[in-house]
Amino acid sequence: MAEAAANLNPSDDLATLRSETALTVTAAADLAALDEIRVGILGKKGRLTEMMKSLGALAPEARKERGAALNVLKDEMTALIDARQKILSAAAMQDKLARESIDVTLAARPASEGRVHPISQTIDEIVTIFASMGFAVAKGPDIESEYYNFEALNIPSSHPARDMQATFFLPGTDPKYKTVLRTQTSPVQIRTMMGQKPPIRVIAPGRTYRVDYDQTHTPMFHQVEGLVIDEKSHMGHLKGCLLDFLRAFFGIADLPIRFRPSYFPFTEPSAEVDIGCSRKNGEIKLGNHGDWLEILGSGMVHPNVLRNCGIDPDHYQGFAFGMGIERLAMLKYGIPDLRTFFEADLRWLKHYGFLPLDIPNPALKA
Ligand code: 2NL
Repeated sequence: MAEAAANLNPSDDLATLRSETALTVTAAADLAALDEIRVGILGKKGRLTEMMKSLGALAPEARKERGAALNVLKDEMTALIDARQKILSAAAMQDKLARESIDVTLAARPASEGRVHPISQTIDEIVTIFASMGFAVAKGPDIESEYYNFEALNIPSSHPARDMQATFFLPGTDPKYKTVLRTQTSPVQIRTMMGQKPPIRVIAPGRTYRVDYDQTHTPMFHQVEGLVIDEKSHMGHLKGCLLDFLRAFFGIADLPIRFRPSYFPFTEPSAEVDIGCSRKNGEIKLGNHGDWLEILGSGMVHPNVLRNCGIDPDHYQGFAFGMGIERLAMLKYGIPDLRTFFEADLRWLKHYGFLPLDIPNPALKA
C-alpha cells in the first residue's frame, strides 16, 4: 500500500517522466544510447512499465484515470523515441555510406616503374603510321633457310652478303640450303608473297643478325621492310608512300626527301632515300636545311623475285623498301650511341625509355 501511495504522489510524476524523457531522447547521440533509454522507460523493468504494474494497487476510479494517463504517456514516449530513432538511423546510414565509399578517381595502379624500350616504342610508331596507310604487319622466323634469306631474293651464292663474315650460319639438316639467322626481314615478305595473292601491302618489322660489331654495328639489330604488290604501283607511289611515312614519323611537315640511284639485287630500279638535315658542330638536325642524310633503301621489286614467289611479273609489279630501326630511333630521340640499346642498363632505360601509356605517335594526333 505504501508503495502504491508512493507511485500516486507526487501527482506530477508523469509530467516529470515526460520532460526528462524528452530531454534524454533528444540528447541520445546514437542508436545504442537511444535503445538504452527506451529499455529504461518501456522495458520490462522500465519506469513506465513499473508505473503500469502499480496500477493494480489503486482504487478502481483512480486506476482508470491514471491508467488512461499512462497510456497517453506511453504513446507519447514511443512516438518520441521512434522519431529520434529515424533521425539517428538516417545519420548512421550516411556515416556508413561515407565510411564505405570508394574514390573511383584514385589511380587504378601505382605509377609505373617500368619503361618501354625505345626500339619497341619506335616499332609501335612505325606500325601505327603504316597501318593508317593500309599496311598489315607480317611476321616470320629469326632462323631461316638460305633459300628464303638469299636465293629467293635474287642474291646469288657468290654475293658477298652470303660470306661467312656477314652471316651467322647455324647447324641445319637441308643439304641444299644452309640454315642462317636472317640478315634482313625480306624473307618474311618472300613467305607472304608465296602464301597469298596480290594485292599485297605489308610491313615486316623485326630482329636481324649480321656478324659485325663496332661503333655503328651490333650483331643483332632491327629492321622494318615494306612491300606493295599489285598491278600498277610504281616509283611515284613508292616516293609518296615514303614521304608521307617519314614526315609523320619525324613529325616534320616540310621534311624534304631525295632519291638517289642505287643497287640492290632484289630491286630494279633501286634507290637510296635521303632526308633533309643540317650539320652544325657535329650535331644533326632534321628538316629543310640544305644538307642530306641517308635514311633507307628502296626500289621496284625485281621480276626474278616475283617469279621465285610464284607471282607473274608480266601481270604484277610493286615496290619494296627497308630501313634500320635503331637509326630511326637514334635520330628521332637523340640517342647518341647504338651499342647502349642492348646493354640492358636500367639507368639508360629510365632516361630514354617510354611510359607504357604514352601515345605511340604524337605527330599523328594533329
Ligand atoms: C636497306 C635496304 C631494302 C628491300 C629492302 C625487298 C624485299 C623483297 C623484295 C624486294 Cl621481298 N625488296 N626489300 C628492297 C630495297 C631495299 O633495304 O637499306 N635496308 C636497311
